[in-house]
Amino acid sequence: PQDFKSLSSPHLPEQYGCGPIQFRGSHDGLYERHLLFDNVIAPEDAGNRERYEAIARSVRDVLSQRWQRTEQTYNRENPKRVYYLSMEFLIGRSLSNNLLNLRLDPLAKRLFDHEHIDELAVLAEEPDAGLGNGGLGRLAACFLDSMATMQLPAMGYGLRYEYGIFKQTIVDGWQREQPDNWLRRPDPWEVARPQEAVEIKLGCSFEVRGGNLRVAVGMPSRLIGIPYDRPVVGYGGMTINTLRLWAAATPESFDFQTFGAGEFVSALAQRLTAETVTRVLYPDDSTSMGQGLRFVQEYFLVACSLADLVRRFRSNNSDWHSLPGKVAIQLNDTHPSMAVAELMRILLDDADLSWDDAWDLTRACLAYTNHTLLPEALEKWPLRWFELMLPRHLEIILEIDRRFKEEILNRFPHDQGLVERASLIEHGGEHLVRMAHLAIVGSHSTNGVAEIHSRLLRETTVKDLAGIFPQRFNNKTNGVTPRRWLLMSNLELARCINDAIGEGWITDLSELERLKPLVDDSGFVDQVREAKRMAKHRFAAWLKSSAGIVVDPSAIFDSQVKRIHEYKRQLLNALRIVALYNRIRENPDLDMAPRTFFFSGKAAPAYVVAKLIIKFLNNLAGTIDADPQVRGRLKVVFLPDYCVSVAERLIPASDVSNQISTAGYEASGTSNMKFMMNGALTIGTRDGATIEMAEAAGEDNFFLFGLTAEEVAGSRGWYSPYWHYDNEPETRAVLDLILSGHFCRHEPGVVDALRNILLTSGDVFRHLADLTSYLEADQRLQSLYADPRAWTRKALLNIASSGKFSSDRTIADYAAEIWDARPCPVA
Ligand code: NBG
Repeated sequence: PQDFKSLSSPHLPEQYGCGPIQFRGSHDGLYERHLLFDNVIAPEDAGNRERYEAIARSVRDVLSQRWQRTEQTYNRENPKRVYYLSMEFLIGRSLSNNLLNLRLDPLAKRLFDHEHIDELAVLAEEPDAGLGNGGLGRLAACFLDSMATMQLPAMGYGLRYEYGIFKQTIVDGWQREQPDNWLRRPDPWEVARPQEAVEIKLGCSFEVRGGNLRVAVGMPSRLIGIPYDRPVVGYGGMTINTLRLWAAATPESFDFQTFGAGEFVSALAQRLTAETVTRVLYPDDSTSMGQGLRFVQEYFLVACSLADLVRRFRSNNSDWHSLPGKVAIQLNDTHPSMAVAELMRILLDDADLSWDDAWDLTRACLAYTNHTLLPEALEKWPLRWFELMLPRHLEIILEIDRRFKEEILNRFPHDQGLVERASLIEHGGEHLVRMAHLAIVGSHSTNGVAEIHSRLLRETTVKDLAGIFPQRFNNKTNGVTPRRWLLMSNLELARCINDAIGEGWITDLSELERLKPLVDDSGFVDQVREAKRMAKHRFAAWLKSSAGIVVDPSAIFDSQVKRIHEYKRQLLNALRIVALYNRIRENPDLDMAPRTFFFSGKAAPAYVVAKLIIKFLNNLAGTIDADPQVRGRLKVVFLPDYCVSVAERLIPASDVSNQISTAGYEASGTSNMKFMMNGALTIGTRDGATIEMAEAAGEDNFFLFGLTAEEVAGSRGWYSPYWHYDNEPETRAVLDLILSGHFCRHEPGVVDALRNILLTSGDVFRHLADLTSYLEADQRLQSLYADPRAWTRKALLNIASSGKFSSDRTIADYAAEIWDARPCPVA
């Protein structure tokens, strides 16, 4: 945490004018100049899109010298650098965030007022950069923010997908997918650097037909990786790091000579299939689809990034043995785990090192983060694909495997079973390379993302490897950046906090502890309640104007927003809502506070059950709206197209956060933390980081319910949905109503499918086992809500206890315990 007190507005022009070009603030007329020189338009004639571009370009002008100086400083100081390799960066919009982190927001405010600019409309012109599926990609984006704020010499490496996560629309209750052509218009943040392009060699050429990868044996192929850089602004604008995204091109379409001169148009005509490598993000967060194109994408990311970082290392260092002193590479899940083989290849073939030296250096540089226990998400690639496309890498992988198995037999003589289970290669059927094993064996650290997840990882998912390398395994509980998720999204609450304890929390979230003595200060509690009220009104107004949906801000806002997945149990939430619906219908005089339930999230396009869940939620919403007895007391809203900016609006406005995954399935969760920071109370299971959140705030301040992970694991012998149906009248009434077709009048197929999910003992997600305790927790929650001050007191205790869940804390732990990296401040 740094001291930003000295950084008041008068110093900003100096700070950002730290290069040859001086700024004196808004008098420079950057905005007008961009409108005129980029678009040849007068300010009064500009549309919102032009305004957005001109403002964004002005902000980029202001940060450019600082950005360039950051890289200069790293070159001069030659510190150990951190490289974060990830197939996903769920960035969201950048303008507000950059303004805020540069502390230029007062200046921007003046511009908006002076030019009569509709701030919200202009900000909405920026596409929501959706280069990720969910938690894993958003975590990567939060980490970049924290690393820049903490002045760590770090860089993110990813792919510049032309199409991000699909746009979701809802038609007759069903999800439809539309392509997300987010780069249709020029992106003002990115800087193409064709002069730093790298060349990647593959064992054979390939083409993509109908989604399938077809390889042409015996025809070597080359790809070009062109870097596009985006600024990552640390809070206070001292450090501006880089997110480098790679775009693929073919050598035929990429002429190194002419690109710089801007004469590449003629070459464009013959663009070949290589562009498809980075054309689109795979929209699946929990199953490895086994797609050849994905395999090539992963290798492309690894090969471009390692070539780039090795080149940078070589320009400052002559001795290969100093590599681990200068480079830490974090693999975000197994997606980039080919880095093990690629780095070995570079050290053996390019650097001419011995196997033992290359192996020591590789492991010392690499570290791996696991993000899921779901077996279907663990990547295994056909050995055959390596053989065709990456024959040298296959050779290296097999040699790693041979030596590894030898080592196992030395340490655990005669344990042939262990050798087979731990091996990098899976036999039986088609031979597969186990990418998680490759990552664990070829790195010095494997971490999970919450205590329970790291423990289950060791005890179940990769038990054998944890037995062989116990000292490699560790935990790094996730966090989220409080800049975007509190300061930027929730001005009302942020202002309250600032007034009470100053601004230190923005870069040291543990400062929020200082709010604890204020929980008994009724004046302050009232202010916090008022902040929530304002956030709800702001959200309701936005929802009405953008989607025409009317919600009553005096109702309890009860939210569940995340990918749609059986293990996350949106269906369990629906069962709860049906139970409440039944209660009102049975007893119209029932005293129950009005409630609005918000759902939002995307289903993988091939995940049939998840799409069915969306359909049911929409039908539930429609049926309740049409029921005069219940309308006005309960309401269900399914917000289409969940994305970062929808989260930024909904989370501050929520009173209740649902974190109800089947215990043992959610690795960590990160929306849980965002809700907590924003003063929502959590109703949830003992899963992922929710366990640690409840520990921090005290279980009294949480509504925990349901089976524990141990109970779920042991429930195979006894779980019977019919037991719950027969013995729990409310459960039975809920199921009877759903299965009667009440919510799906003309859609019997939906009802049948729900029956098959909920009423089979094979329901591994144990929906019915947790319904009764969910409803009990809900009852406690409703009682508390009847006492507004007591409610807000608990919300405040949650806010005050959320310090641990800042990604600054997470990054400090990675830096100290995995990377051995230190800040490198920019003068
Ligand atoms: C997700 C987990 C979440 C976790 C995020 C970030 C994948 C593969 N995993 O629980 O499901 O919070 O990763 O670590 O997307």
